[in-house]
Amino acid sequence: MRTQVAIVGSGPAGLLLSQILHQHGIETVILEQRNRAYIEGRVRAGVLEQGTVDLLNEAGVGARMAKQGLRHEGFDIALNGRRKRVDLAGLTDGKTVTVYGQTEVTKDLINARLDAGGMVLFEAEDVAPRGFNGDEPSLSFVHDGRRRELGCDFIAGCDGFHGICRASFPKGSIRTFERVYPFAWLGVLVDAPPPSEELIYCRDTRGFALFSMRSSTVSRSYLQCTPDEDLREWSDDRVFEELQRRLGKTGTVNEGKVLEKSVTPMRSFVAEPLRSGRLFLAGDAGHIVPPTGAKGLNLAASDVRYLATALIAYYQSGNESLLEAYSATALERVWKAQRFSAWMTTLLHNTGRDGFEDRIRLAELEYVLQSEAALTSLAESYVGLPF
Ligand code: FAS
Ligand code: PHB
Repeated sequence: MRTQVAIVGSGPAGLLLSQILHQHGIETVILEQRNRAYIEGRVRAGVLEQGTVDLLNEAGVGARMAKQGLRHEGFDIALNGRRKRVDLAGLTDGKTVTVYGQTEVTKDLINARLDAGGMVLFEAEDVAPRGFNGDEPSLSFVHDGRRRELGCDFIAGCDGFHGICRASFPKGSIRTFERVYPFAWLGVLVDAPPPSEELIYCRDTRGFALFSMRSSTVSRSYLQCTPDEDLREWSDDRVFEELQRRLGKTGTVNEGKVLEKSVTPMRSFVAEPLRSGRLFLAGDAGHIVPPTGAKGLNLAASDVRYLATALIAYYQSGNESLLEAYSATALERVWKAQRFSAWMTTLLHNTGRDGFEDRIRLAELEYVLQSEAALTSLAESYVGLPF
């Protein structure tokens, strides 16, 4: 088998890259270890920056998002029973975010790829990148019980944090930066309306809570918990009770059927460089942010924007300069989102200690909530920094 760009992983990064390259007549094959139902059932991100919305529209997969996505001009931050609205549109000359589940983005992209005759091989096992530091890169893999080889010009490693591509970089050729947080998020997807039309980020003495949604009738909420939290100890009633406690008198949590419940670890991670020869990393394969800043999916789209532009320039004019610059260009935006996500995480989570650092954080949050300048800075990063 042979293609131009072989992609490992059919998450948002891999699928979006494949779709954009297809639009420019560039062939791709995606190898994905899981089956389609699993990929389309995963509940992850939900907030899209305007830049991501624009890229999905440019990729021709924006129709359902335009109908079902919720355009938000702001969100609230609640601190000890008081809510302050962050007027995103007012503070950023009209910029907004769109609430549209990553699950739906993934479904739209898979449909678009398959409708266009794109090749997405699900349940591809034991994928191994080879020869990417030479002139003949390829992916070896097992599919339908047969070992196969996919030759290509370039490999795009869009296989997430636990993928094979970053791990395949030659020893010593990659540097990593990491911070692991002493807390996690217990997330629930509930068949009930959210407490508010816009998101609410809560810092409470009992810990952080986030009230988001997937539609006006399906809510997505999160509770700060310990990294090794045991879900068996969290009955639906206990979850609703704790959500209400942290939201306090500022709103009412609507109970309903719990559709999904999971614990997400919190880490900040960056790998440098995002390239080894003809192997390029994009999305969670190269970097992870804690979800507090709603940047994970948006950074994947940001990398894809840069990598697709570079590959298109190469195939259209043989110009390799953008490929050369890809890692540095993508990482510049990644580090700014890392800064914002780490800042939002430490600002809004409660360590349970009451030391000097904690008091400083609390004072900083109180300052942010009463300073137009600080809120403007927050809003600029939340809606997405320019490309
Ligand atoms: P993905 O992880 O989405 O996709 C990688 C794909 O590669 C997967 O389908 C995987 O099966 C496949 N793969 C891996 N190894 C492979 C191999 N060896 N061979 C073949 N295929 C392989 N962000 C938010 O903003 N808000 C959230 O609430 C939020 N929640 C999250 C919850 C979880 C549990 C996780 C892990 C992430 C969450 N994120 C959230 C971040 C999330 O949105 C990611 O940033 C986004 O999925 C990144 O997309 P990809 O880079 O495409 O990686
Ligand atoms: C979500 O809707 O899943 C979501 C929203 C905002 C975040 C994180 C997650 O910061």
